[in-house]
This record gives sequence, structure tokens and C-alpha cells, in this order.
Amino acid sequence: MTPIKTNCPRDCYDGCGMLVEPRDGGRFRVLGDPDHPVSRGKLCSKCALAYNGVWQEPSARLLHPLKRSGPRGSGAFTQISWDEALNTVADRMTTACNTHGAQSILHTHYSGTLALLAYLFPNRLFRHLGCTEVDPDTICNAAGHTAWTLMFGSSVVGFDPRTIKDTACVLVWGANPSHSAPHAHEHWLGEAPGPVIVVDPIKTETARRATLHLQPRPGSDAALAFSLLHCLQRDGKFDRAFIADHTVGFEQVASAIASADPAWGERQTGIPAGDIERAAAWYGSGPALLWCGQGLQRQKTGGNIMRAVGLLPALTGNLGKPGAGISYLNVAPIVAGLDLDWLGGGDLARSSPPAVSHMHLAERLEASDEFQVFFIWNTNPLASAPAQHRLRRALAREDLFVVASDVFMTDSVRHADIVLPAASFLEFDDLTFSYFHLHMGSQTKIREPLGESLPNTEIFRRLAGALQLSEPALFAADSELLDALMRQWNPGFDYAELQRRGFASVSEDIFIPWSAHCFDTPSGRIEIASQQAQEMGLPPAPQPWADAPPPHGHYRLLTPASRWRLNDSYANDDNIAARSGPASVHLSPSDAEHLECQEGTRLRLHNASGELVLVATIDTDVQPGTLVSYKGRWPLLEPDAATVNHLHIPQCADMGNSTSVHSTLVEVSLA
Ligand SMILES: Nc1nc2c(c(=O)[nH]1)N[C@H]1C(S)=C(S)[C@@H](COP(=O)(O)OP(=O)(O)OC[C@H]3O[C@@H](n4cnc5c(=O)[nH]c(N)nc54)[C@H](O)[C@@H]3O)O[C@H]1N2
Ligand SMILES: Nc1nc2c(c(=O)[nH]1)N[C@H]1C(S)=C(S)[C@@H](COP(=O)(O)OP(=O)(O)OC[C@H]3O[C@@H](n4cnc5c(=O)[nH]c(N)nc54)[C@H](O)[C@@H]3O)O[C@H]1N2
Ligand SMILES: [Mo]
Repeated sequence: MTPIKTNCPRDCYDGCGMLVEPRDGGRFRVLGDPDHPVSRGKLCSKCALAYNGVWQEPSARLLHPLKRSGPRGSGAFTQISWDEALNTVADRMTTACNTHGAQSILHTHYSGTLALLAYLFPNRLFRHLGCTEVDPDTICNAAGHTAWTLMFGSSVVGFDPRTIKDTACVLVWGANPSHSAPHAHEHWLGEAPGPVIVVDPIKTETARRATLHLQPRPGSDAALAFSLLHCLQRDGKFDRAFIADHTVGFEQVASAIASADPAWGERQTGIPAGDIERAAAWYGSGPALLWCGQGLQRQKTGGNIMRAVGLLPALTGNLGKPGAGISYLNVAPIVAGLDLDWLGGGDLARSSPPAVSHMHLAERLEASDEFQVFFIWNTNPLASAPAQHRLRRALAREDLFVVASDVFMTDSVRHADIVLPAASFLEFDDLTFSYFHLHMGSQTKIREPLGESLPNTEIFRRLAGALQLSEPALFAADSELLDALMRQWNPGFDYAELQRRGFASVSEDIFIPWSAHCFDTPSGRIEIASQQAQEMGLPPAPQPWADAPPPHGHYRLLTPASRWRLNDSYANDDNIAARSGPASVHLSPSDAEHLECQEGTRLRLHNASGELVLVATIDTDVQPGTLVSYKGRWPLLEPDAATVNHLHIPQCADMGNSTSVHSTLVEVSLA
């Protein structure tokens, strides 16, 4: 049998093309597609291990619907039929609707799969009923989205990666592609004809490979942006005509830029003034690309930081021409023709109760009068969300009915009353995309779902049936949805042909966003100063702020993407667990000396949210005062049943009710 082309649906910038070769014993070998321009015949280490490991391991998968038969979280379950599972869920949802209203059903979902049908279709049911949603982006990137939407009118229009050949400089700010986009790190950044500058408090592998690494103190990026702007203005690199024609509010940042000389910048950020000068000279030397990662805005003032960094392209005119541009999440060009609101049932919503931020989730769930049903699908909040201990306590509420749908028995699934087993990406057809490069792909069914597991779409069609709903949109077949999406996209071929090709670029022509300089803001220009920001109680224009270094005895804990796990997926793969070792905390040699700790010493980290014991790794890539521990473990696989999100204080950023996880402060002692 010839290998079958499919695509990776994980929440990752790379969105790789893959080949699947059948092997003996009903197993498959999952490889990178040599024809795919991103994967180029190779998968990243984590996906290569997990897709050929735990994802194909029947004993690790949820194979049947289950009902709880012991205390919450104990893991005691009894196998039941799909009918019993769905009728039980439907009964409890109906009772909640009748007694407390549909808004008392809270559902949370995010990024287990980003394949369009599996990711969006289940929302139809919840929207049709009028249930409350946990706003998914509040755990990831909502501050950045709010900030750049205010400023540029969109946060999802990125540069075409192919224009890297036209650029004089690439500035990677608060992203770590060596972990979070390994193929972009390996291939794309290597294609830059000029200098690559990385701004990151950690000397990541991408920073190490860069022409220049600026290593700021965490949370000092707005000050760094103003200092770079000071140099650019002084050296005549501002584009006066662009500022006059396409921006509003420059006068509101002018004096702060004038004061932000590199010596001031060095004091605020810890970056040598000479490096600030060098970076500004390179960024100002020609068209420049700016890639802002999601780590950048997970700060208490993350919105201000994104707006301050956004001043660089706005004041130097680095937008709307080849080799210039910005990228945060590059989705708009890919899904431009697709009606994703229709796919997710936006038009079915009769009423939309206000969404709940992840920062308020534990607190809101704890109160017994508000939510009666908690429905968890495509996400694992007991691993990924803040205030882990408090959330677990909230989930222990006996009067709360908890439903969970996942591929594996995660911590969140263990806390469910009813478990609905989901099929994996090898087991159903779907459409994939990337939020960096401009390709759509087919996710092709390679084999039947393991056990009785079902694709998300089928689970929610059956649930709509059990709820005796009649809205036809809730019962749309996958083939119907895929055909409709293909018609909307209109590439000139059908889904079967896409499956044969594996993937297709959404545009053969190079895409130059904002070339017409039309910004979807109230003024139609880039809003350096924003009335809307003021109405949100924020300064109208970005401020040159830097977080103060942590107070004496405290450390700033960063918990970014791990190279071994994809969010909290893959923690249960034995090979990955062996390679990534025990949960550790990286600290600088001077902090290690101060704490009298050696390599391997057990350190106790604690703050108002919780405490956690981690193994010390002494690491010169980490600056003094900062600690790093990579995200993505499962509490149930850890010695103290806790992960870094035990320490994650649910404190909103300045915008979007979003996480400020990289602002977390901890105290440390020997365990
Ligand atoms: N400390 C700290 N915490 C963080 C972050 C951080 O930087 N630091 N980052 C945050 C970010 S950026 C994000 S996006 C979140 C992500 O948090 P999550 O959404 O919780 O993470 P994922 O691992 O992407 O997916 C969750 C689950 O979806 C399941 N799944 C996969 N495919 C399917 C499917 O087809 N159907 C169903 N029903 N389930 C499926 C997986 O098995 C997995 O258990 O975590 C956040 N948490
Ligand atoms: N291997 C792997 N890949 C992933 C994921 C994963 O968990 N593992 N998660 C996926 C998801 S959901 C997302 S959202 C993306 C996230 O991927 P990225 O956009 O790369 O974001 P993070 O990994 O959170 O953080 C990136 C960098 O920001 C830095 N950072 C932290 N604080 C600051 C600061 O104050 N200033 C600056 N300049 N930098 C700072 C961190 O040190 C880190 O190196 O990756 C996706 N890809
Ligand atoms: Mo994310």
C-alpha cells in the first residue's frame, strides 16, 4: 500500500505535511511528507515520537464511554454504551436548562486539535442552546489580539513567509521557534538574507543562532521598543510620510521616544546600550519583518507591550511592501474565503452569555449557584489553566455535573462524571491550516477509530439527537461540511483531490498584506493613540514601561513551550517522558550559588497560588532573577500531582482578560 498523505492538526506554527505508511499488526509509521515545503520529509522529535508511540497505543487511549464509579478524580469508572452516556448527559443538560437556564452550562475547549471540523463544529450545539463559553484565548493570546486589533484593526493578518527573501532584517520578539515552530527555526529563519535579531529573556536555541540576541529582563519590552525607536528617529529612519498618511496619535508617544536614549534603555531592560544601537540600525536598514510570539504578551502589561512593539513598523513604515510586515497569528489570509463563523454556529446563537476568562474559571466554578454542568472538550484545563489546586477543588463539587471528551485519560477526564472518547486525527477526515505559513491541508482518515471512540463532530451530532433537537445545522455530515468549506475556499478542485495532493498553498501569488494601507480601525489608520483603549480604562497610547525587577527574595518564573510536549499533549508518551526527564527548573549559576543549590537539588517554589518541588538545572542561558520551567506536564504523572500551573496566579493582563503567566513571581527554598 502506498503511503497516505495527511497533515498535523496540532496547535503549532509549523502545520506539517505528513505521510502515513501501514505496518504490521495494524500499526502505522507516521513520517514527514518530503513534498511539503515546511516539514520537508521530517517531523519534529516530539510528534515523531508521540505519533508513533502513545497515539497508536490502544491501552493509552479512551476506547469506550465511561461513567464515574468512585469519588471525583479517583479514576474509578465503569464502561457504558454511547446511548447511556449521551442520554445521561442530555438529561443533565436539559435539567440545567430548565432549572437554571442554558447559561448554567459552561463549556471549555481549546487546542487539542485545530482541524477545522473537530475544532469548530461542536460549538454549534452550545451556541444553539445559549450555553456559556470559557473564552479559549484568555489562556494564550487574548491580550495580544486585543492590542493589535486596536492598533492595526487586526491581529491575525501576518506577513507571507515567502517574503523573507526580500527582507533586510528579521526581528523575532518573544517567540521561541526552536521549540514552538521547529521547522521555521531550522529552515525559514535560515533563509533570511540579512541579520536575525531575537528578543528573549532566555538564550533559546533560536537566540543562539541569531545574529544578535537581546536578553531583556522579563516584562521590560515596552521600554526596549521605545529605546529602539529613539535610535531609529535620531538616525532618520522614521518614515514621515507614512506616519502622516497612515497613523494617528504619533504626538502622544513623541516625547517618551525622545527621552528613551539607549543608556536609559539599558537601565530599564538590562540590555547593553550598544546592542540596542545595533538592533535599531539593522531594523532600520531596509524592509524588516517583525514576528511577535505569544510569550511576549503573557504579562501583566502584555497589551501595552504589544502596542509598544507595534510602534516599530508603524513609525518606520515597515508594512505593506515586500520584505516588511508583522506577524502574530497569521490566520486571516489562509481562512479568508472560509465562513468559520458558520462552521462554528455563530448564526445559531439565540443568546450569547458573556464568556468566562480562564483567569476567573476556578473562582466562578467554585460557587454552587452559577454553573450546573461543566463540559470539557478538546482541552485539559487541569493541566493548562491557572490556579490548578483551586480548579481541582471546584471540579470536586458534587453538585456540578462534569462531562469530558478527550483522546486520553487526562487529569480533566479523571474528574468527569461521564467520559466521551474522541477519535484521533488518524481516524477521521478534516481540514488543517497553519497560523504561520499559507497552506491548507487534508487530514485523511487512515483507519477506523480505536475502540468505540468517535470524531468530535459525530459525538456532538449524537448528543444533539439525544437532546431531541431538530435544528438541521446540528446534524450536518462531515462530507457535507468539507464540501461546503472547499466550495468557500474555491481552490479549483474538490476535497478528494486535496487528499491526493495532501496540501495546497492558498495563494500562488505572494501576499502583501496592507499594501493598500487600509486599516480596519475607527480612523482607518494605524491607531498609535486609541479612543477605544481609553474607554477600556487604559492609557490612550502605549507607554515606555518596564516591570521592576522582582523584589528581594523573589524570582520571575517563565513557563514557555517545551520542545518535548505540545501544550499538555504528549506528557503521557513514555519515550518523551524518558527524554525530557523529571520536571525541572532552570536557574542561573549565580542564583544557584545564592540558593546554595547544585545540579539536581530539589527546590521548593511557592507563591499565593501554590507550591511545587522541581529539580534544579543550572543553566547559563537563564539570567539571574529569572527561573524557567517548561509547560505541558500532567499533574497525575507528577510526584506531587501538580505542575507549574499550580503556581500560575490567575491575574489578568491589562487587555483581553488574558493570562499573565510569564509575570508569575515565586519564592524559592531548598526542598
Ligand atoms: N504555565 C503555562 N500554562 C499554559 C501556557 C504557558 O505558556 N504556560 N500556555 C497556554 C496555551 S498557549 C495554551 S494554547 C493552552 C493549551 O491548553 P490545552 O488546550 O489544555 O492543551 P492541548 O494539549 O493542546 O489539548 C488538550 C487536550 O485535547 C485533547 N485532544 C486532542 N485531539 C482531540 C480531539 O480530536 N478531540 C477531543 N475531544 N480532544 C482532543 C488532547 O488529548 C489533550 O488532552 O495551555 C496554556 N497553559
Ligand atoms: N513544542 C511546542 N510547540 C508549541 C507549543 C508547545 O507547548 N510546545 N505550544 C503552541 C502554542 S498553543 C502556542 S500559543 C505557541 C507559543 O509559542 P511562542 O509564541 O514561541 O510562545 P512561548 O513559548 O510562550 O514563549 C516564547 C518565548 O517568550 C519568552 N518570553 C517570556 N517572557 C518574555 C518577556 O517578558 N519578553 C520577551 N521578549 N520574551 C519573553 C520566553 O522566554 C520564550 O522563549 O507555540 C505552539 N507550539
Ligand atoms: Mo497557545
